[in-house]
Amino acid sequence: MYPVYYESAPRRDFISVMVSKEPPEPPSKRRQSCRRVWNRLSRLQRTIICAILVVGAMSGLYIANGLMNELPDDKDTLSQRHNVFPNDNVVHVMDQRHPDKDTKANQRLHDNDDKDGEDQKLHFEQQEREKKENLEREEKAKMKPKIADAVVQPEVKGQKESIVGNQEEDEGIGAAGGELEVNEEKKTKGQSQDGADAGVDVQVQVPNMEDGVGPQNAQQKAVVEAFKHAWKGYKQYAWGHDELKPISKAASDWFGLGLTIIDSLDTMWIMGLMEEFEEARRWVEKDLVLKKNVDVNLFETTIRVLGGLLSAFHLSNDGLFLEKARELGDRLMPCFNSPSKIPYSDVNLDTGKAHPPRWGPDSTTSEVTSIQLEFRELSHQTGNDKYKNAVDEVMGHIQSLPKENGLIPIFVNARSGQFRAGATITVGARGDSYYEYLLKQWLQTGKTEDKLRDEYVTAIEGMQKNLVKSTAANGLKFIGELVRGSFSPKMDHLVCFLPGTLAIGHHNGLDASHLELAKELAKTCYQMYADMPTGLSPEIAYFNINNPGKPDIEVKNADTHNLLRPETVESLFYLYRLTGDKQYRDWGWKIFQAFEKYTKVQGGGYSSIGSVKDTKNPRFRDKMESFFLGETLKYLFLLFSDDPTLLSLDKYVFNTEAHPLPIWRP
Ligand code: DMJ
Repeated sequence: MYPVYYESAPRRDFISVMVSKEPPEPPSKRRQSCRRVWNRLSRLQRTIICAILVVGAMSGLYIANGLMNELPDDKDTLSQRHNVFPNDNVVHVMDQRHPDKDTKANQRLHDNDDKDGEDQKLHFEQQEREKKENLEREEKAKMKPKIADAVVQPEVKGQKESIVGNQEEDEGIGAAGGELEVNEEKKTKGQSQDGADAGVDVQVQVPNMEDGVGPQNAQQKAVVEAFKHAWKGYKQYAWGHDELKPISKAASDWFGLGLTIIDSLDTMWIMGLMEEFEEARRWVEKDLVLKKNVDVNLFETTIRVLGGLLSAFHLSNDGLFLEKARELGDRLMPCFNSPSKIPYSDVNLDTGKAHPPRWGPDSTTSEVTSIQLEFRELSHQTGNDKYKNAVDEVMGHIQSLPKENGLIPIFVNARSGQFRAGATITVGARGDSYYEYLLKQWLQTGKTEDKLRDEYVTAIEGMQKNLVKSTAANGLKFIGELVRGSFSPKMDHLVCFLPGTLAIGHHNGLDASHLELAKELAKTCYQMYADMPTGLSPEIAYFNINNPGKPDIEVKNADTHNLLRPETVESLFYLYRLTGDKQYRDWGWKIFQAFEKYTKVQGGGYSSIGSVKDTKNPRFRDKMESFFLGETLKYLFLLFSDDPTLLSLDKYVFNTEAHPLPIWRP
């Protein structure tokens, strides 16, 4: 132990004792003088100084604590520099989105309620952040929904509603989202590949998210599996080409426009096949070249490609599809530069040179009168009337021509504008969709163009009077043809669209006799399947109207093929949807099973067949038509749907290639 130094003080309030192992250093002169000064102070003075020191020390501690909390900790700093804690980064971002939730700076802001300079700055920053977030939210609400947003869990019925609800809430779409009259609209810039008409404003509608729902029951699942099987073959062997040759496992091209992809877009959307949809969308974006030195048929390109793009646009709200549709519309427009304004049947997509078909002088009547829905919708969406004006002029001209009981001959000349004298009158090939589009144009514009409805009604009466007959044995009603003025009991499978159209007409207020005829004809169309050994319909049937001892239906050897056509299942869908009679669904299921049994090709794809009469050898024709995916499977999927709001018939009108287009509000 070493000696202890006593701290002397005039007034000894306390004694400080220092014990040290080291020899003590003598107190410095400076310390001694401080002590002297302190000793000279009064008790009151000392108390005040002590109080000031204590308050100062406490304030210092408080400020230091605040500063420490403002500084990022090591982990934050690391993560910001090296991104090694991505999850924590997410938390950090979330904190910023809710600034008053967590951070000490914000606690201070609210605790002190002190609007000094720094706090005002923080408050201002917070307001700015909130404003930015609100803006972002609003922007997001206006933006197209991501494809993934439309993927809903299909199995659980009722879940759809809640998901739709979330979607609407998240994206700021009102509760009535999907009702056309309340749909928000936004503008996007148009740009064609060659710059033609570039920069027009096009209107994009918020889609009805009810329409991408996936399968809800076993039958729909089976149809989706069939679609996947068809898609698999197409993808593997014919990707980007028009159609699959499923037997030779190769591709075939007609126009070189990827017909199967575009015809399938809305089917995939409705079936909830969003991965496939996205893949197809990428192809449209990167590989669909419309400036192409190829002659295309105006009608086929319009109903399949233009219709497919417009419908995909409407369902997905993806402006890419509208852009492509607009460019295609422009490239098809030269067809209308004819002396009569009845369009030429073909046009070169690159040069714009339009001409009559290679095989004859005339355009087909159903072709020139079945492009209206698509061109009118293109005008509606782009705000450019030129497309609508062109097709309305065609209709106006056809309306001005003399007809027999509203029925039309199947050829019309683009130069003279006249029907070909003596041409066949039929509701089948080359006549069919003229009648379909009379009704559907009336529906498209919200039942405002009554002249179209009247012509449709006149035509149906004309059919009842001139074309509808019954078989001798079982009284099957069918629609025959007038060939050079004489009745022929021949009916194409193509005619089987008519029951569906009649049913929609009745649903929209037309006479009850239309629905009656629809039911009779649907029965006959189904019989065209059921009577055949394969359970599949031939392309053409002849009906026996004279001899009660003979079968109702006869099929000539040249007509035994089946091209996977949709018309019968199309009508079954409409009739089931509009009457609720399960029989239509049962018939559809039988037809589907026959397609599965006789047209499915191992490894992928379905093929048209050569003979519906031969169960041993139906003879694959090695062709999978794009309309099998675009129409047949879509109508089957819709037929097996229990949900009448799925592509509601009060909101949509289907073009003749089964592409749903919105009904406009007058
Ligand atoms: C499709 O291209 C359309 O349905 C058209 O109206 C008729 N032909 C085929 C289907 O059979």
